[in-house]
Amino acid sequence: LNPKQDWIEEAKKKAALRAVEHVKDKFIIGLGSGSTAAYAIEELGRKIKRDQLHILAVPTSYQAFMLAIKNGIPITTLDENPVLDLAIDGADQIDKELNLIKGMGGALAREKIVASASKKFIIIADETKKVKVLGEKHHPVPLEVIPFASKSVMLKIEGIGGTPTLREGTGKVGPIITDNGNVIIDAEFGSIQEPAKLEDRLDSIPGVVETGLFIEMADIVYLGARSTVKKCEK
Ligand code: A5P
Repeated sequence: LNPKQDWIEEAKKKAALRAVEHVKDKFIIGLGSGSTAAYAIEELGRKIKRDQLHILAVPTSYQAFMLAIKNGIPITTLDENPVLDLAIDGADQIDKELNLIKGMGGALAREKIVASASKKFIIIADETKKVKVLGEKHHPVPLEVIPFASKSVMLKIEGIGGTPTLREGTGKVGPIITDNGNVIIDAEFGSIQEPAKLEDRLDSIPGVVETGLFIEMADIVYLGARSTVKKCEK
């Protein structure tokens, strides 16, 4: 790790610790995906052991599932527990209204379902994820799309002024396939002035399963900085 990555990893860990402080005995918890959520899963495992908590967790991806097992966190499903007490997840961009872009790890559909099933949704990130306007710095909006529809969805994205790219895998040739058997299209729109409107338009395209725009979903955001963690609330 170079010194820059070093402080970012520490900031992510500190934010994760703050989120896990919200966990209480008998909670049903949604486990997010990505490198920051992974720190929260590890801390949750430690907390369960230390405080002898009875917790059940719904993972949002195969990654979160494997990490939960590794860290001794009992798993449940949304079928058994369709209402969660808390979900903790990372984000790729966060604006001042706490709207988010998520999905660079390809897990956005389950992440959004779990967040919407949860009474409280806490986001953890390092402060480099904070932006003035979602979509700035050419950041795309990831979309989970049914493979059959990928070409027609891409055309429709171009029709509303976006630039779509089918996400390719690393460690595998061809497109990446999500945990739900779908593809990811990264759609770039430049700075997004009206994210709620864009979310509605994208959601109405047949074949789009979910979008990475999370509008008015986060209740709390913990932003890790070099020495502190900033708490932002709705
Ligand atoms: C997974 O699909 C994403 O939504 C992640 O939550 C997001 O990409 C943040 O990941 P990192 O914590 O690894 O930056």
